[in-house]
Amino acid sequence: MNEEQRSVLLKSSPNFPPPKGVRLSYGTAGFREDATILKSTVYRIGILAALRSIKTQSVIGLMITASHNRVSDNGVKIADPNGGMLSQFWEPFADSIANASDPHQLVLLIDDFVRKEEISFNGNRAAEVLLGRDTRPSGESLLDAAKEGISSIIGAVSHDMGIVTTPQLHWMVRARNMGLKSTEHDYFQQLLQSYRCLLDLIPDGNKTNKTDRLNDKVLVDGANGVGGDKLEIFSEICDGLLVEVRNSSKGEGILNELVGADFVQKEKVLPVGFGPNDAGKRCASFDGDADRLVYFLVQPGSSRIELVDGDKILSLFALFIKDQLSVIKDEGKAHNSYQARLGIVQTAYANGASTSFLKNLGLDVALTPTGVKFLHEKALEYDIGIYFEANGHGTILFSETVLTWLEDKNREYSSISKDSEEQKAVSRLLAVSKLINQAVGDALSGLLLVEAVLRHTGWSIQKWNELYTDLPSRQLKVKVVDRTSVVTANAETVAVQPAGIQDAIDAQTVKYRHGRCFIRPSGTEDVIRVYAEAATQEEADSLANSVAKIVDQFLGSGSCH
Ligand code: G16
Repeated sequence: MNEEQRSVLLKSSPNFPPPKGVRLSYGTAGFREDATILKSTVYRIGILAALRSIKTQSVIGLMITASHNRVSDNGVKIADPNGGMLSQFWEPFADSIANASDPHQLVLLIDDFVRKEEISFNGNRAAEVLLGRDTRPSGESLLDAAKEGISSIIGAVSHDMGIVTTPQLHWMVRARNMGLKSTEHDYFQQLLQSYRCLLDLIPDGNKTNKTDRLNDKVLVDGANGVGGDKLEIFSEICDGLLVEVRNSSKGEGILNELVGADFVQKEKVLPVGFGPNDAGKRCASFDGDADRLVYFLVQPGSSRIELVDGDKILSLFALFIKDQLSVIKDEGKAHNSYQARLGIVQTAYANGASTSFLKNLGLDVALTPTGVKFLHEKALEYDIGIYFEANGHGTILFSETVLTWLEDKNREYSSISKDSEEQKAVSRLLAVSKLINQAVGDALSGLLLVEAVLRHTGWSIQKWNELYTDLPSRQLKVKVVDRTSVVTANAETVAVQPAGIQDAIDAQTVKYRHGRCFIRPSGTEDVIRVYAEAATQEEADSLANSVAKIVDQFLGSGSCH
């Protein structure tokens, strides 16, 4: 780093002093804290984004969001050149600069990193960062801090994409780096065309008439955030989609408060804006930045819901993809021995019944720790990798190899068996690869794929929900003095620290029929999470409560909820 660069950094960084007495950490998906203490972090991550852009010679994304957290929190996530999460190799650098105590230490850390990573400032290519934010009121001033950070790297430029969903920003970064059209309009057009293609390919017997479709509206809880707004815009250009958005950001409601995918999935109760009149209807919920999607059914006469979570979405997609592949595979055997490897990735939160269901379909199911960065990486190992967390984060990744194979098959069928079932299956898979966000889990595109698959199969949400019966489960969070004292292994299924805690958990778990339980430190909130599963809801509740007490005993006084 030359003197000029050093002095620019030394001049701008004193305007963003770090908060005193707080240790910031790059968690499950970036930094997340109370918005009032985040300016210095966002400024510094702006610097990191510019450096990452120089290093990769690509466009990088910086998203200001705290996703499912309460409205007073905010956060920052980085999108790497392929649209995925920031490379894990850069996370320690993010941690270190976020916690640098003064401008000189900050510049020293940057200098050191730049040297180690061999980041060259000599080339003419400027760094380029796309900026996005969700609807949080703190977003605008944090965006300014990000811009300051980016512009304190000489030659770096930022482009403000405005209020967007997190997956939209990731999609834009990926598209830009692939030399494709990358505006919001282009995003909507891609979804529109691929969604229509899937609808056009619905088997004749399942094509409904217009009257049926009118009764078949999906009701969507937008978490009082950006996702509902974007879905409303999309539904105006998509006449094949019947949707009613509730809890958009234009209403009175507060972001993620008693609404949204996280609330619905964890509490299993109705979000605000839904009531008894919705009993039996197909309902869905996004989270605050629209990277999570869950469906649910309103129970008649109750505030409880029947949750159709990320595991069920995954199962629906897996069945659909597997069916399409089996059609192509049969035809192709004589000419081509290639068989696309379909793989499933889940976390320990996946309901045990879903994992058994998927394994019984003969599918390869892998487990990773929580965090889309881990699931995404694993899913890339397959030709078609479907990953979902139970909380509704997920997508389907298509490898270059499988896409080339599908394109070849499409050409082959066009000449020998146009409009055959085989060609339709190929076209459906190609449409899925364009509809479903290849960069990151996306509630909007996920919803469109669910809607298309349900129409394809002719299934109601009830029928979909009956694929398997979830084992009763309970999630709790326990506030502790220091959540980092819990260290886990084996995809978070075992707590290796503090010593003895896993034995205590196991001693409780064996008392319950179909008992399964694990604990892990959250990467987005200051809590330890407890997950328990058992044969009945009472047993799952009791197991979760007894393990929460164990956490409390081992880790000091806190509160469970
Ligand atoms: C983020 C991650 C998810 C993860 C979630 C919960 O989601 O992107 O992969 O499942 O945090 O993390 P934790 O249990 O560590 O708090 P989001 O939607 O909040 O960005």
